Formats: sequence, C-alpha cells, structure tokens
Amino acid sequence: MKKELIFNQRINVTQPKLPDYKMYTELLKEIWENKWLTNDGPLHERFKEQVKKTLLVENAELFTNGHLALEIALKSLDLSGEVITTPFTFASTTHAISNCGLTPVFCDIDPLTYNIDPDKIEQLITPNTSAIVAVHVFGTPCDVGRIEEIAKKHQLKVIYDAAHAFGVEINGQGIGSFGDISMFSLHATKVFHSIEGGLLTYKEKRLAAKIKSLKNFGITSPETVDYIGTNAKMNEFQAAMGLCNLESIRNDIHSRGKVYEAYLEGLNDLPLVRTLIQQDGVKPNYAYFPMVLPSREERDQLFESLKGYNVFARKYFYPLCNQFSCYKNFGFETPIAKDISDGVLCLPMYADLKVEQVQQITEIIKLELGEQLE
Ligand code: T4K
Repeated sequence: MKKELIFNQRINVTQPKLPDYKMYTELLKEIWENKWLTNDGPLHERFKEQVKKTLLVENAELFTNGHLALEIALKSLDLSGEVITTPFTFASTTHAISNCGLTPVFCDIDPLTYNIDPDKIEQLITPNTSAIVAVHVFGTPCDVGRIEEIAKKHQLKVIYDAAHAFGVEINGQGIGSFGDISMFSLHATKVFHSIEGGLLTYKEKRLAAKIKSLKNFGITSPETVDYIGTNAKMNEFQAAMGLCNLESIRNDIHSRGKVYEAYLEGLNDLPLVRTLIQQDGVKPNYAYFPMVLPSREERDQLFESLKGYNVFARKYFYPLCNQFSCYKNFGFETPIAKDISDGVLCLPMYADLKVEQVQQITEIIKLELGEQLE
C-alpha cells in the first residue's frame, strides 16, 4: 500500500449529479404558486414531453420509481405463467416479475455484453412462457434484433429493463423504442435522475390509459375502478429535478465518456482484467465501469484493499438473483453469469469524477493487483 495514493475524501461508486441550486429553486417557486404537488401536475407534464424528445420515443409515462414502473409494465400486458429473464441484474428485476404472480426463468448471459444470451432463450420456452424480460445491463444494449425475432416466432411480449440505459441509442434510434415496453430508472444513482423516479416507454399508444390507471390505484374515471392498481405517481419536486437535470444530460454523458476513456487507458495493460465492450452503431451513456477479475478471491481482495485508499467500488451484480435464498430453489444453472458475477467490480463512475482521480484509482489497482500476483 502506498500512503500517498490514499484519497482525502471517500470516493463512492457513484455520486448524484445535482443541478444549479438556483435553477431548482426557481422551479420550486412555481410549485408554491401552483399549489399543485403531485398527481399529474404541470411540471410533471412538462418533464414528460421533454423526456420523450430526449429519448426519441413517442409514448412515455412517469412514475415515482423504476421498480413500480416495471411492475406496472408487467401488469399492463396481462402476462401469466413464466417469464424468461437474466439473473445478472439488480434484485428489482426478478422481484417485479415475482410480485406480479409470474415465475422467473433464469437464462444465462453473453460473456461479452453480460446481457441475456439470445442463443439460450428458446430452449427455456414452454407452453407457459408469456414474456421475455431482458436487461440492458450497465447501459449496454441487448441483442434487440434477435430477441424480437424469438418473441415474434413464439408470440411472446418483450419488456426491457432499461434502468441503466437512459440516453443510449442504437443506430440513431432511442433504446426505449425497442420491445413492447422499456423501463428507465431515474434514481439518484443513475446517469440521469429525478431524485427517485421511473419511466416507461411503450410501442402501442393504446396502452396509455391502462398504464396511467395502474399507477393511480386502477381508477379509470371518477366512479370506476377497473384494475387492481397501486400508487406510483411522480410528484412535482421529482419532476422539477428531472427538468433541471435534462439541461445538462448531454454534457454529463460527455464527462462520463472522459472518465471511461481514462479507465481504459489506465487498465489496458492489465491482461487479467476484462472491461465492457463497445458495440458498433451504439451511442453509449457510460453508466457504469465494470471490470471483471479472473476469480472471486481476487475480486474480493481488490474490493477490500480499495477501501483502504478510500475508494468504495461495488460488486454489481453479486450474488446473482438466482443465488438469492428466495430464488435459489428454482433450479436454473447459469455458469457464465456466475463467472461474471464472481469476478465483477464496478469502479467509481460519475460525471463529476476527475480524470486525475481516475488515474489515481487505476494506479492503485495496478499496484494492488501487482502485489496480489507476487
Ligand atoms: N432494474 C435495475 C437493473 C436496476 O439496477 C434498478 C436499480 C432497478 C431496476 C430499480 O430502479 P429504482 O426503483 O431504484 O428506480 C442502487 C440504487 O438504489 C438502485 O436504484 C440501482 N438499481 C442499484 C444498481 O444501485 P444500492 O443499494 O447499491 O444503493 P446505495 O444506497 O448503496 O448507493 C450506491 C452509492 O451511491 C453509494 O456508494 C452512495 C452513493 N449515493 C447514493 C445515494 C442514494 C450518493 O452519493 N447519494 C445518494 O443520494 O442500489
């Protein structure tokens, strides 16, 4: 350990981007004037229109958080039985499926993108399968073309958990325009946030009324309740934060790109470390910087030693969802996902992280991995 490499302040895996304080308080004044705090207020409506333009989508609805948005997406499509999904994700994805009374069926992942492997989906399809819930993990797009083909062939719905993928485009098309529905998380820890928040983008306009109703207790008119809904509405304070953060989203992604390049440069001479691949035609958002070490022991050792330097990386996503005590009896082997999950470590990644700080982090990693090898 080199004392001069210890950071004075804690460097976390992420840090929320906060807008100009005055800009936010100007919008708060509007809330005070309107006396409208939640339930489709004027800032909510403005935010929704602007976010649609940013994401290049036609249909969108806002929610209080991403998890409830995902549950509503599943409910709105009247699914039943089994849903094929990835185990390499945050607990939310699998829990949303289970909370809707559906059974998650875990499919292994692609070793380069860490996303659900389309080659392994069809063998898991049974007469009870109704949908595929794929995750654009770390903001890397799934193989949307292959997934669509499989879904069409077997008449399955496709929902993308795009929690990490705000702003990502594939050949100039917004990532939220693929599949039946996509869910974006607007949580404080994300590339773009509204404190807490969620967003659904969807293909068929006819879903609008049902999705809106499901987030408002299933109410369909003042005297009718047609669905067993919930309360998942975004409030005006969240919408105000979203509106402010939209102003800087392009610059924020650009700054993240610089961080990403600095990591690649600093780590590329470490033969034992794998990092995310970049895909042709994809406009990335640099949501996370995952590195994968050859074994769990090496990953855990580095994770612990980084803490000594005040660097708090995270093991996203370890353990796998199919290793959680609540799912481990489901009985699906996913060896590639296990390998990635055992070795993965997400390094600090946020717009305000300085290139010099990244250089210091990569220097620490090289030093510590060098010492591990000795
Ligand atoms: N699907 C996927 C694939 C997801 O990754 C997620 C959420 C969802 C669905 C559900 O979306 P939401 O319902 O959350 O909208 C964090 C986030 O809470 C969670 O949103 C996210 N995924 C997950 C990957 O990461 P934790 O338990 O790691 O959060 P926490 O509190 O440990 O924070 C992480 C780091 O961020 C800490 O080092 C400190 C820093 N931080 C955090 C907050 C909240 C700050 O500096 N300031 C803050 O305000 O889950």
